[in-house]
Formats: sequence, structure tokens, C-alpha cells
Amino acid sequence: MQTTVYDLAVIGLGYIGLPTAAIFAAKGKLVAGVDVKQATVDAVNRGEVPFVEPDMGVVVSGAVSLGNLVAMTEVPHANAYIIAVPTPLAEGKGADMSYLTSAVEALAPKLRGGELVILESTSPPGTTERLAAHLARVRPDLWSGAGEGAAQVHVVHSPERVLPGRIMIEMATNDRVIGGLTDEGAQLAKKLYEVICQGEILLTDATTAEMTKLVENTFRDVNIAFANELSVICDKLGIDVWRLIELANHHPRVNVLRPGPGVGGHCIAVDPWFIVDAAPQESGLIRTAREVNDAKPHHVVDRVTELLTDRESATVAVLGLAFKANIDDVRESPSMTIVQELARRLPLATILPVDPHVEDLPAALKNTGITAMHSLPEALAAADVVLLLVDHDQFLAVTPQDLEGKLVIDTKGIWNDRQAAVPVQPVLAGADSVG
Ligand code: SAJ
Repeated sequence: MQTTVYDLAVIGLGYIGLPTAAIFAAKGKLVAGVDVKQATVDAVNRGEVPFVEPDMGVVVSGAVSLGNLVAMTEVPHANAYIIAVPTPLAEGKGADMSYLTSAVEALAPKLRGGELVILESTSPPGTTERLAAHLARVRPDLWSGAGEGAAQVHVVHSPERVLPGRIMIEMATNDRVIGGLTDEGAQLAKKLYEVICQGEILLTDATTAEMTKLVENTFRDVNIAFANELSVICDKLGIDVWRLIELANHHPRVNVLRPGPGVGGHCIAVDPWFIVDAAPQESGLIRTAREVNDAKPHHVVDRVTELLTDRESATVAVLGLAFKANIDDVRESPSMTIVQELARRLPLATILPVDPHVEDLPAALKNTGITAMHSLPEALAAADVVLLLVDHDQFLAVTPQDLEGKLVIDTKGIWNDRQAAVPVQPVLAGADSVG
């Protein structure tokens, strides 16, 4: 029996793999989406997206109903493969490559020669070369000079760079970097991505492509660390950090980013460690920036506890659990650390978490003594302290009257205009300017 050979198989149907598969399918390619989770495969085959991302639902359901996108748990035969599995942080701050290793092991037996294998997962320098070496080891029949007449498999790296919340737009319009182990491989990948990418396609070697992705997120991390450190300095010196940054940014060559409660998400808080791991002696600044950003949630907790030295049984409304505005993703969110530590350091306080995008209390908060999420009006009415951690649109609508008589810590600087209305007990600096 003739088995289907797909134009493309995308391995890993998460935040990157699923939209990639769906967009190629919508452009007319016959695409297999592969995931180890049966529930994900079933959801995609029903035309559903198993997570929240604007505009993705219609593309996925369209591609599935056209018959161009089929999800499965087994890797099929395909002319091209895109690997988009997680490469999270391992103990000791290196990368956990176990998902990638499993994907390569599942893929290797399916190769027939001449295929394109693209690694999209964010990866430490040298990963693409190691991936090719792994395939060559397990399939020597398909490698250069080995099998008589067998075409070589082309391995390339093309890092994803889309922003959660804007994935569908950025996947089509962002420039794309492609790093090949051979020029031929890079050219083949370019031809494939031209189907979905309207941005510029830039070719380089695989290790430079790997570093490009890490450097983009590290650039952001280092710059956010500068803003976060400024906010801590300003708390000590009694300066409004938001006004300070606004003034400094009037200079034509200065653009300080925004401080916050810390850096969350699975990218910016993770990727710099891959550089530190690859060159520990040479990455002092990058390591320090990570440490500054990781320390920021603890600084926020210090400020709350300083405010409450005489009122340990106060009620604290915590506004925002997601790792950034207007999304529902709480993984690696600084809010998790802050709420856990508040519960530990203020055992007599009542903590009321609020997040319009998070319905159930996240698992990470289950052992804190907190039992439920709360609505914004309910938490504001009960609170002695209002701690703002995320700039969700809903929180912009909080009025000076809502905050009257309360101690306010606004880590995102969205309520600057209402400082005069808020009776804050300053500890060194004005507590309402804590960034
Ligand atoms: N943050 C600040 N201050 C700022 C900007 C951000 O504290 O001025 C915080 C956010 O609140 C959040 C964290 O940083 O906790 C990260 O948010 P983000 O929106 O900057 O980035 P991510 O993690 O959602 O997505 C990043 C993007 N990378 C860059 O902008 C260089 C995206 O393009 C990447 O594709 C993504 O990482 C990824 O997958 O690597």
C-alpha cells in the first residue's frame, strides 16, 4: 500500500509548531502536525487550538477542513521536517535537550534521503551540528559519501522569533534567519520559508543563527535588567523611576525599557543562560543581568513587607498573575514567586489574587494557603494594600476612587496619574513608585 508522503511534517504542536503547520497548510502544502500528546492531536484534528492566541483558530480550523493539515502522534514520511519542540532550562542552567533528542530519534527511521530537516527550537550554539551528527550516526546510509546513490539529508536551523499575542502577524512579516550546515541546505530552507514569509530571509551558518536568536532575547533581558536596577536605585533615593525614564528617553539616543516585577516567560528569562552556559568566563554582564531580573520579585516582596511592618494581618490584593499583559500564561511568571513569597513571609495576611485571564488558582499557588481567585471589585473593596503586577487592560480602568485609602504598589507604572490621590506610607522612597 502506498503511504502518504507529506510536503512538510511539523514535530511539536505548541505555540510555534501549530501556527507554523497551519500557515503552511493554508498556503496549500500538505502538512502533518506531530505531537506526543493525544489530546493535542485530537483537538487539532477537530480544528481547535488548545491554547489562547489571537487569530489562530480560524487558520487552524480552515487548514483542517481543507484537508491540508492532519495531526498525528507518529512521525510520517515527509519531504521536509520542522522541529519545534521545547528546549527548557535544565538544572544547572544549561538546556534540557531531551525533547529534541526524542524528536530526532522518532524522525531518523523515516528518512529516505534528500529531506530537509529544520530545527526551529531555540538552541544552544552547536546544537544543529550535533543534531546532524546524531542523524549521521543512526542513519549512516543517508550521509554524504556513505550510501551508494543516497541523497544527503540537509539539516538547518531557523529560529522562531514571534511574539506571543502577535504570532499570526509576526510569523508572516518578521524577517527570518536561516543557518545551514551547507549552502544547499540553506537555499532549500529559504525556498520553503518563502511560501509563508513576507519578510527578508537572511542566510548564515547554523551556529551564527543559533546565537542570533539567543542574542535577541539576551539584548532584551540586559536592557530590562538596567531598567529594573534603576527602579531599585530610585526606591532607595526617593525618585520616581517612571518620570526619570520618561525624561531620559527624550534624549535622541536613549531608550530605557520599562521596569516591572521581574522578567517572565519561557524565552527571555531562559535564553541568556544558554550563552552563559556556552561561555561562562566571558558572559559576566549577561549573567549579572539575569540575576538582577531574577532578584526583582524579591525586591517587590520586601517593599510590601516593609509597608506592613505594623499590620501583619492586612489584606493584599495582587493584581495580575500572567507573565505579561493581556495573556493567560502564568508559567515562569514573576507573580508566582511574589505570591508564594508573600504567603510565606506574611502568614497572617489575606492575599487575594486577581487576574481576568486566569480563572482557576494556578497549581503553583495551591500550597500557599490561598484557596481561590477573586474578582477585581471584590479584591479592591477588601484590600488594605493593592499590589499591581501586570498591566492588563482591565487594570488600566481602576480609578483613583477605587484606590482611595489604600496602600498602593504599582510595579508597572500604569497608575502614575493617581499618585496624588493615594495616601501612601513612603519607606525611603514613595511606595507608589516602586517599579
Ligand atoms: N518586560 C519588562 N519590561 C519591558 C519589556 C518586557 O519587564 O520593557 C517583561 C515582560 O513583562 C515579560 C518579559 O519581560 O515578563 C518578556 O516579555 P516580552 O513581551 O518582552 O517577550 P516574550 O518573552 O513574550 O517574547 C520574546 C520576544 N523576543 C524579543 O522581543 C527579542 C519574541 O520575539 C521571541 O520570539 C520570544 O521571546 C521567544 O519565543 O523567544
